[in-house]
Amino acid sequence: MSAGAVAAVVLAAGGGGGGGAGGYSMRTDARFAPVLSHVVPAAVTYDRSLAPEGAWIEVGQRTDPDGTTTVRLRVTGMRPGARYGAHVHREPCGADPAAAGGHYQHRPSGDPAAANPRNEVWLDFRADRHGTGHAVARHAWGFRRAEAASVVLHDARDPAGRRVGCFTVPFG
Ligand SMILES: [Cu+2]
Repeated sequence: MSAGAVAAVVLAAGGGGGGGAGGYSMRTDARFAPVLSHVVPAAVTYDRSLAPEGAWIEVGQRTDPDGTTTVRLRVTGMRPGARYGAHVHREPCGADPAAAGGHYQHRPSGDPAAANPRNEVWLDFRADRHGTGHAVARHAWGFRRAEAASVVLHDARDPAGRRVGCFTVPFG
């Protein structure tokens, strides 16, 4: 068991300036836990019904030297049959569900039309009857440094997108 472990490697060194980008690969996993005594776990639950304590989440990223980026999410132990919205957010998780901030956007915009799965990283999923779920998002672009820091799970039934869990992730 390697819950909480982070493995990140730079696949190829940068090209020495001028936009020569290297690749990046990372995966990290944790089990959901509540905030206790102001300590925020890597994977924090805000709703133990939809993000049960002990449920497992893994997120991986691979960015190829050409910028093509794949983000994968896997979960187990979630509520069977439940639907979740899931996105890459800009800030790390906190005790307050709002701490993770807004969605990471490739082209930042205040226009609601820019909140779409081509300009953002959406990892929506439905837990199967065993509580297992997965999602993959692929884009032709990578993340700007230090501007993508978490994956937030939302209750997909809630029009307001209530946040039920958050996982702090070292996107690169
Ligand atoms: Cu979100």
